[in-house]
Amino acid sequence: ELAYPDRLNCGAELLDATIARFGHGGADRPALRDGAGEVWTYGGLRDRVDRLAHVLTADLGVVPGNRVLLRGPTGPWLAACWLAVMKAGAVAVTVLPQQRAQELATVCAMAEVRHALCHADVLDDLVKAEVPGLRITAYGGGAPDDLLRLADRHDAPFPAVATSADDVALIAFTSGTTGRPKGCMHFHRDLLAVADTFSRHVLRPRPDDVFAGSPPLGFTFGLGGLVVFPLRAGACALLLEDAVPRRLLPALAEHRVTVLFTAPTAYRTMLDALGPYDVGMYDLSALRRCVSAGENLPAATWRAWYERTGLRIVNGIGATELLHIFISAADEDIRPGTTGKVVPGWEARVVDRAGRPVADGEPGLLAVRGPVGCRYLADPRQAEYVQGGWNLTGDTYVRDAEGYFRYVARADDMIVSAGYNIAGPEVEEALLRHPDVVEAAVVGRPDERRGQVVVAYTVVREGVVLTEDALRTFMRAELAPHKCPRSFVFLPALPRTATGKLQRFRLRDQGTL
Ligand code: 3SK
Repeated sequence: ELAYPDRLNCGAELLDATIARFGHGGADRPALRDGAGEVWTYGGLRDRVDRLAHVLTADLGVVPGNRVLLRGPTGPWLAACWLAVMKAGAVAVTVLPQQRAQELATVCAMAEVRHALCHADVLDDLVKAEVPGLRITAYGGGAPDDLLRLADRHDAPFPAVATSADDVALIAFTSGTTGRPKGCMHFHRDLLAVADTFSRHVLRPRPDDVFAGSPPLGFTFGLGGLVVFPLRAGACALLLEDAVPRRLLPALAEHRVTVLFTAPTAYRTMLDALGPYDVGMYDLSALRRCVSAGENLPAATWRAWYERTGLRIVNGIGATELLHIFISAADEDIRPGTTGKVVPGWEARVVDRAGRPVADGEPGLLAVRGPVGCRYLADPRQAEYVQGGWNLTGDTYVRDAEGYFRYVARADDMIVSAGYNIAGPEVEEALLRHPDVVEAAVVGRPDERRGQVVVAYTVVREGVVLTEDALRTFMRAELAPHKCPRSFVFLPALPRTATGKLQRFRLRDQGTL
């Protein structure tokens, strides 16, 4: 049971309380660093956050409950702005730097955003969004009215606003993999709860850990893994502006990163970059935890990473609606090919369409409940997501008798062909076992005779020529005939959302590719 006081400010908990917990010298410990070698101590971070919070309240007129949009590349200043919004009792509305004017206009209208803190390099689209009444303050551009210059005029400390534990602190948007955004509201206590469940019990971070990874801070996977979890543990986060897999590998070595957060695709791309002869080229000896979420982690990827690095990937499933990961496993508990077991503090089960639990070994819908729940900003889809007190994530899962959950497919990604139910991810896993296939996606294409047929989209290792016939022959040896793709399409890259999730709907509707 997690028990938090009625008055709780997650910004103050993550900063001031962490510093106090480490006693003398707590403020001198490293908190954040960037890829260029700049290191901010906990004291330095608190000083900047407090001065930013003064700007928000004294100069910009932000009052508790105001919604403040945060837009910028991953880096210490974006994390500091988020913490300042928390300490000021306002509500952070997080977006990705890649989001364009129309998307930003929608988010601002839905969340009733009043203020925006935006990095000077990505101002254009926000200005173009022409949000009525929005006050934009730029940071990082050096202009006379730049947020950071305004902050220089104030002194720390800033006494954190005494928010209630269940005041809204964050509105995180998800468009899932199909479009129409939904704003998910999360409370101050929710931000601590994900650290006190998944991070505390599965990751088990240490104060000397260095966290790094690729998910942006506008995605709750990144906000949790790269800001909330390290600060809750008194550890340090390396916030890389451009954490594409090619840059991630050398950064892991150079900064002696110990905890990595990224997605299955990035593990595969890093494996590809390691190449068969390059073992040892990057010193990954400090790395002790590799977390994967955002999409299904095929057993083939888990094994390949383990064979090359000796490290066991901590797989997990989370959701923006539930803030972070609720099923996972670490160390000896890991079973490759499964997501893991329910995280302590959470409950999960597999149910039928009427919400009745199905027997172990039977596929059904994943239903979850725990310290964080889905609260959409005025959206009728709330009633689809939360049923009978359980959150339905939209994933099809199987639970085994030992409590391990195995991903089958997104509920809407099942292919029904000639009466057979075929899970796209199972076929994708088989494709990925081919040594020259680096990415794979499988969808159903309407077919008069069979209802649907299986179509495979693949990305092949650079410089390799793989024919359709060769891949078909390989697949026939891997899977029962009804699961083998009828046609194969080779693409230079798969369509993905800005957070890296595969957009199968664009493959189904090839016109949008
Ligand atoms: O989208 C996900 O799978 C996810 C994973 C971890 C944490 C948060 C999210 C949204």
